[in-house]
Amino acid sequence: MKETLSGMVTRVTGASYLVETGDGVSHRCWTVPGTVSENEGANLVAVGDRVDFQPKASGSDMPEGVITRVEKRRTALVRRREVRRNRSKEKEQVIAGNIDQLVLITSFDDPPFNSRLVDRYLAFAESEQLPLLIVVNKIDLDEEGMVEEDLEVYRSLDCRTCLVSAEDGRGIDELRELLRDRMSAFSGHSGVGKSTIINLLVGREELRTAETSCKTGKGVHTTTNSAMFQLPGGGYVIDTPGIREFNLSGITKENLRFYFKEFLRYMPECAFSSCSHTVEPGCAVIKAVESEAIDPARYESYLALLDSLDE
Ligand SMILES: Nc1nc2c(ncn2[C@@H]2O[C@H](COP(=O)(O)OP(=O)(O)O)[C@@H](O)[C@H]2O)c(=O)[nH]1
Ligand SMILES: [Mg+2]
Ligand SMILES: [Zn+2]
Repeated sequence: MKETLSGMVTRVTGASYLVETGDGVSHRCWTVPGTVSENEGANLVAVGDRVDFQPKASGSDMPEGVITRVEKRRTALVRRREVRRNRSKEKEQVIAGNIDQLVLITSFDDPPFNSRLVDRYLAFAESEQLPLLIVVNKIDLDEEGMVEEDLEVYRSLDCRTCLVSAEDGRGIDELRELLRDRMSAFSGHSGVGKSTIINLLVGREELRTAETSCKTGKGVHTTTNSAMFQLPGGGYVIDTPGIREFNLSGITKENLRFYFKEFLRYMPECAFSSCSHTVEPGCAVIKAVESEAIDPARYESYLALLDSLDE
């Protein structure tokens, strides 16, 4: 029996998986159907999974192996069922496993900072019990420091924030520190500078940026599969397709109120215990919004999100 190696899956391609061992070597690995136990009905192997594998003779430059065990993942970002191409497959598709934090890349301008989007991500992060780090890029476009006002409410909610400019390098070292030794899932609206930031962090031209792939200035989705990048200082970044593709089924009309955590202290005072904080008389949340103890824009986001959820 040959020795078994272990490592982490850094890329999922059509038929095989790239597994990186502790020494930084990548191995091209396969699974043999029926030989590896399932990860709770979700797909067998995802980026971020820890696996054991048996090395086998390789015909190419890259060492090869057969996966023999997949460790149970601590956390998983799951792709929304509706957008799966192959509907006959009953298994959910895991975008990434073992995530430590969600990192939302936004920009101060071009495209403008979008609180509504941040609130969506924050509710999602709360529902998944993942910390959210809000990164605001393009602060070189913010000569008057206006971004502070946008971020005030998130800081009051104990959300970590980081201001950067991929253009002039400001804040990038601080961002590196916030990512060090952790597994971070990056997402964000197209055009905010996600690829540019990842390239800076990784220190090489790993991802195509909008500049090289699209000349219309509107930005395009240049990232198709989720890919993982090792950070020179330790830790990993996974580039994800973003919240539109995430499975939000953990959030319902009934439980959304618990994911706006500043509501929680007022909720026990509502006249009705099942209060949705929309139209009910004697609603303590609405009262707190009226006195601005709760940020009215956050409440607007709550209503908009509630409206977008299925019955
Ligand atoms: N002014 C400014 N522009 C930036 C900054 N970072 C990225 N950009 C530009 O924003 C555009 C979109 O960048 P890209 O990395 O492709 O965005 P992505 O769609 O989020 O991956 C490109 O034209 C970049 O040159 C920044 O910090 N400041
Ligand atoms: Mg990009
Ligand atoms: Zn209420």
